[in-house]
Amino acid sequence: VSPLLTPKQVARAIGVSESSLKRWCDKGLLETVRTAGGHRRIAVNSVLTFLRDTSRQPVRPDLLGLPSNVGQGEFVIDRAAELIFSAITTGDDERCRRIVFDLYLAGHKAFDICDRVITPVFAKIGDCWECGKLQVFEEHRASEIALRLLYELRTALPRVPEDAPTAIGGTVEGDPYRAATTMVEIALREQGWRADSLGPMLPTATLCDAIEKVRPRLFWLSASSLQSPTEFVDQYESLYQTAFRSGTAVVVGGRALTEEIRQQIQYSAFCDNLRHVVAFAATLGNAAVRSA
Ligand code: B12
Repeated sequence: VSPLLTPKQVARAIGVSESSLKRWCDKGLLETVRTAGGHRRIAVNSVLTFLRDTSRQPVRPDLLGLPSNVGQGEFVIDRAAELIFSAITTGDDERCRRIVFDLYLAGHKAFDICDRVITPVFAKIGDCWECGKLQVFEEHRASEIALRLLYELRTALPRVPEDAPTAIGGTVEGDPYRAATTMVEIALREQGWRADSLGPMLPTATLCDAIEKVRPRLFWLSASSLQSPTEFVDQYESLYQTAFRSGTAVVVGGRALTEEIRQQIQYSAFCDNLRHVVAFAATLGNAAVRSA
């Protein structure tokens, strides 16, 4: 849940007078909620959306819970992975947050930041761990920082409408990888879906229960590591059949889904990255909204 601020706090954060800010609230430029006593309150994610939409930079980003030097850098998305890599491998949490939020405030899509910046950083961390350039603790510390960043990015996204199409997903038993499923959640929420990652390591039976109970429009599965591909193919079939019966599209992705495995399973879409799921969801999402 995004924290709520008073108009005075938001005015200070973005460097305008309180009266201008209240005027913008009344014009609907900034999404406002009212307290029981009738006072205006503004959620931090609405302020971030406003800043992105109007190409403004905060003058006191710390009041919005962001690193105090956000908005002073000129980060280019193509260089950001390199910069984050050196910050994340030395445990510099704040610098990583600054780079990611600078990109976000500059109007880059969260899913693009994930695909083009955070995923390549993870890949390089894996390569450096494999060839002994990074110790296990450095790899784990970097993963923790990246996961915290992803959760923060999720909180920064605009609120999802009540009647949005729903999506759920996760990883199967034996697959501990959290980042990809969290990123799919972010990508879909950013497109206005009510998306919830159920997290990693879920037995197939409970995933089937979730599909039957939630009846989502879309179910995603991220597979980065499969203990037994044969067992996976068997269990996946029941998952797919459950989804099919509830009219749920199944989107799969992840490095463990080799071509050999893909040949043996059914799905609505296989995605190499978040850009692909965003494109696929756009067709379904529109259909869901139209038929509502
Ligand atoms: C972090 C990490 C871990 C962490 C995970 C922590 C956590 N809580 O998530 C931990 C410590 C658990 C771990 C363990 C291991 N790891 Co590891 N790990 C990594 C690392 C560095 C990053 C993984 C990651 O999250 N990447 C970020 C995600 C977002 O990237 P992605 O998976 O590519 O996902 C993108 C796309 O594929 C796609 N996508 C993926 N899924 C889906 C799903 C859908 C629906 C959609 C639309 C898209 C999509 O979109 C994403 C965004 O672009 C990778 C290196 C790498 N190349 O990624 C190694 C890596 C995967 N690990 C590796 C290894 C060897 C291991 C261990 C065996 C090490 C050990 N000896 O214990 C264990 C095995 C654990 C297990 N049970 O499987 C190897 C695997 C090699 C191989 N041949 O498979 C890698 C490649 C490192 C390397 N270069 O050697 N690991």
